[in-house]
Amino acid sequence: MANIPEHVLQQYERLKDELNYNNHRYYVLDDPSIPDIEYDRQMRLLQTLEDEYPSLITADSPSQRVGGEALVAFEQVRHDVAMLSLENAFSSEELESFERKISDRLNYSLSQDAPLIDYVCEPKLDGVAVSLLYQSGVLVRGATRGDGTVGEDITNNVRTIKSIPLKLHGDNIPELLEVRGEIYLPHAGFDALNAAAVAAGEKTFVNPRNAAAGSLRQLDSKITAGRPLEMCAYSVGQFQSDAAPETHFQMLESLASWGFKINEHVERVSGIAACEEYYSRMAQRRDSLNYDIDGIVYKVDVLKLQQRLGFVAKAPRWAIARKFPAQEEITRLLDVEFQVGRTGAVTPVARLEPVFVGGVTVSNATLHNADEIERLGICIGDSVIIRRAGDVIPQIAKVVLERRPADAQEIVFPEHCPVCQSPVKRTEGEAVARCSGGLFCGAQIKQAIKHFASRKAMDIDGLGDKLVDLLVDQEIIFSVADLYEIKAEQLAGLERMAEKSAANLVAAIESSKQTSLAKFLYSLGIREVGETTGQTLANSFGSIEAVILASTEQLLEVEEIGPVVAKHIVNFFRNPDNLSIIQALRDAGVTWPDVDQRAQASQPLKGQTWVLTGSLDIMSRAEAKDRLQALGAKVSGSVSAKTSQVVAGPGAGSKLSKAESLQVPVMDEAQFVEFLATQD
Ligand code: 9MJ
Repeated sequence: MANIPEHVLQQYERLKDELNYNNHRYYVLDDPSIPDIEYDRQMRLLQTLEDEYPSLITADSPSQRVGGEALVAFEQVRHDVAMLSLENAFSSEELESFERKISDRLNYSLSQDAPLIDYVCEPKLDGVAVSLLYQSGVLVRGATRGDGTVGEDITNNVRTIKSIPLKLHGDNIPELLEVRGEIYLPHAGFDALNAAAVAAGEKTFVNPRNAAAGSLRQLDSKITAGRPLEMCAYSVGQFQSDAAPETHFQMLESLASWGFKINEHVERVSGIAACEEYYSRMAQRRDSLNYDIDGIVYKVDVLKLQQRLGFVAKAPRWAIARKFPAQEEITRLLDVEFQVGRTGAVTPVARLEPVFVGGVTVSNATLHNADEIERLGICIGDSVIIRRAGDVIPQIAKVVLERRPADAQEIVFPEHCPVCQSPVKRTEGEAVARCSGGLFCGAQIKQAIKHFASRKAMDIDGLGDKLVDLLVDQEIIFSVADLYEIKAEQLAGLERMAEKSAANLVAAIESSKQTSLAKFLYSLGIREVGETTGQTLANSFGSIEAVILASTEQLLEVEEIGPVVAKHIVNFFRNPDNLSIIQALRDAGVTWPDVDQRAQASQPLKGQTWVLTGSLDIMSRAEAKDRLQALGAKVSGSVSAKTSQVVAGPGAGSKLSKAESLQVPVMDEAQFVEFLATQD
């Protein structure tokens, strides 16, 4: 470094520290300190210095996170302190037996007035275990667990993971520190990775754990760098320091103070009953977490007690994993049915041998479209892996080809609509195949009527799905307009329809005639026109006549409307059948006040995006949404940096945490009601 000017050295060190600090704020604390653009600027400056003075580059430089030269093979690494696995408990009884064994060994009494054993409860992350070695606070080696004694050197790959500190900060940094933890892929990253694989016609990953393992197994660390992996620390292997903590919990606190991410739900509790209580709480939250956990790990907190308890074979006696119900199961594909939706989309639905997975019994799963069937290479009779994680619908993740029976049958996509026999057509470049029958197709008529009557559309109370099916099958109605011609006598003859409910339904149909332009537009079922677009169209054009006459260019002038939606809108209103249905509805008395566009001009929340989360007590969610939309706000289901305001009721979960980390303003329901009152 002799020929590097002193001021450059100083600037370089300062930049590295700043980038490492900002990286920690962003990736570990979820609390960004500077805008991304400023971070990028600092990074470019660092790279400029390194290009000019390559000898500056050190292992802890943030520039090293992008990955480097590909390896030919991974070197082997011997773990000086063995990386242990955990014993499993599958029931409360097994957990109680764990505590009994511990207290026997420690000669503790479990009688009522005896002091309780303290445990640390940690969500069991479902990823890949790693060991990270720090010498004098600098990351020098990352390794997989392997067989617990010998693993593989994946240093280049772990350096690319942003929540892993390249250099530790804070006080009492140990001379030597080996941190153990889990590298995992959050759901959003997993979904994005698989969506990209589908788009490229490549194989998808079965679950986030396989995706994380696959990402770490890359010899080319540039590939790993492109995968949004995260790491949480949960224990320590080698440790040389003057200041040793006394408990596991203190050790986790020290790890956090040195820059590691510790799972946000870690808690210290006293006694096994409190462990059980923690388990029930986390089991309920499991679906709302944005990463997979497959159980809870309990660890005796006091490190001296851990030492006294020691190990059996490959697992410590002081820890146990209490497992959750599996999120993946194997079952059989019995049949595939083809359902026809409102827009004619023909969707293959898998009928499965019922299987208990992720806490519910699953007997159906969508197969999405013909491409998905081809990609999975699935046949009727196949054994399949079902995955249900988070609150998402169950998916067929994989076919177990080894178990394919001799009589497995190919799935044939129908050429004709299973409901009306019209040809099924697939537009070039579109994944979806559609029945070409339009409103001639019974399935499409039924779906169109169900949508029309639904709560957020015309809100016809008492007109449920089964009744719509019956009304269409019995040829009492053929379109949404026919609803307004129904007489109570026609209904009274139907199965399970009492006189009183017939009269109620006719009254509900009658009262649905008073609506708003936004709801009317939404209820027409125009492709891609949801509630929000319905509201946007109403606000922008003011009357149905203006929407009908709007040209593609005029529609595109509206900020939220893109070319695809504009095309669907224009096509819908060019179809004379649709125009005559609109006319018939108006003739039947369906009406709404035209939207006063001058009043619209003063919409106070125009341009803002609001998010409602948690439960609301004072008003319904639908009402809250209506009020916000009337004030010009867009109401979205997810929080991003662009969100203007979040209204959080009790039970708000990940959306609230995200809002807080992005520093989006949050108000509770009482504040929201107060705010609305000021807008009246
Ligand atoms: C996971 N997978 O989250 C341990 N783990 O501790 C946690 N795994 C573990 N702890 C000792 N939170 C061995 C494994």
